[in-house]
Amino acid sequence: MGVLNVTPDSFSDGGKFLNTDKAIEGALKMAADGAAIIDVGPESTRPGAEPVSADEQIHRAIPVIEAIAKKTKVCISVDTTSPKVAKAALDAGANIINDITALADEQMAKLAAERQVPVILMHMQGTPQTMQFEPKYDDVVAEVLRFLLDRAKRAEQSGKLKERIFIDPGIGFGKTVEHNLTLLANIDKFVKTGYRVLVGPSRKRFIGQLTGKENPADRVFGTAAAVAICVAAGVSIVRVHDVAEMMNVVKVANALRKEA
Ligand code: HH2
Repeated sequence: MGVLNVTPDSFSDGGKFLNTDKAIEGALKMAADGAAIIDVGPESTRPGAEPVSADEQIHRAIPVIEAIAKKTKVCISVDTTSPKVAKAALDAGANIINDITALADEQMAKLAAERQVPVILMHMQGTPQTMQFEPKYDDVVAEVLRFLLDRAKRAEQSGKLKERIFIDPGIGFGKTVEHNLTLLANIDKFVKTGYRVLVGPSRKRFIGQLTGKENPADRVFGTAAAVAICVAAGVSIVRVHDVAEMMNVVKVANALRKEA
């Protein structure tokens, strides 16, 4: 999954794809580089980011989604917590809902059930405004798993097929470096649930803290290590900014997984 943030303020690619033509060009390049899904995000969720109105998200995302859908066959996910934005995105050609609040909004749960599209359910402690103040868990793996299984069961009860549900531990969302590392080191436990797993470690702050790389663009090799571990453990989707580079990592890690 290639990340396409149509925002002015995302932590890594903020401003890069705000212009519609640039965004379409970026999406086409990621598809040509091998991405199976383009994740269009009209609202930054970096720590401290301010919420963006549904109308502004629609204004940013819809022309881009329409153009990608017209020009390629790549799957499109919309990274939003707003049911209004998700509905507009599905009508414009998106086919996956990526909800970092795991269908917290009843209307979003209803929309996902009605449209029967795949949904990504992500774990977050707190909100983007508060999540990095003092994240605390007694047992981070057990607590994140319990939350995701609860949300996944609820989605199934509202009529969603298990194969259309993806669970995501939410790397960097209300987690310290140690929490992120513990989750990544135990990612096989998420795979063993039988739900398909998505992980988004790309260029995130924990990689900067481990490597000393301040600039997110310099965190590509660090990202590669996390991606390799995830693929080797059976993760279905890795959400990344550097599609061409990570395709190589995925191919080799996948080949090794098959031999193991
Ligand atoms: N991470 C980000 C945004 N959306 N969605 C899922 N399912 N999983 C993630 O790990 C995830 C996500 C944050 O990264 P990015 O989109 O690059 O930055 P920003 O939130 O600043 O736009």
